[in-house]
Amino acid sequence: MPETIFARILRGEIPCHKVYEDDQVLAFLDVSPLAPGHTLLIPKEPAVTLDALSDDAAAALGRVLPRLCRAVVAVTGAAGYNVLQNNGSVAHQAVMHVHFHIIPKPDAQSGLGVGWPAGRLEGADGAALAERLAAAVAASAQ
Ligand code: DGP
Repeated sequence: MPETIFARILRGEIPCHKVYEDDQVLAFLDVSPLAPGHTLLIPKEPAVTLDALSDDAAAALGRVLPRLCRAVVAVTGAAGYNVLQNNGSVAHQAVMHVHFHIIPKPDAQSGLGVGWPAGRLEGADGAALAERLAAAVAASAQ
């Protein structure tokens, strides 16, 4: 795994505005916020993308994420929020250490803008695809 800015933050070599920490995760304010209160949640376990994370580290993130969302909404008073998690540079991941963005959405104009070029799922294709995915999920759980 490449050295990242988040590994340096975890080691305390670079300062951050810490929001939460336990033995498995750290949350801190994003240095380039899309809206005030934009918070990042990272595992202490080193992994580049979500699929590479252990079940333990994933569970630790999942436990904390809703709590952080509640705090962000309570403090910012935002009407809504987006949780974003980018994997791979093609998917806009800039820092190669797993992280979740919690981005307040104060109004339609600010916060995260989302392009959503939706297609249409056709019946037979959907059934075949779901079957293949279900088999892959079952295999990855073993
Ligand atoms: P992503 O595109 O999902 O990899 O987003 C990475 C985010 O990390 C981006 O919103 C800016 C933030 N970031 C990058 N470097 C630092 C840093 O040194 N400190 C903090 N607090 N955030 C950083």
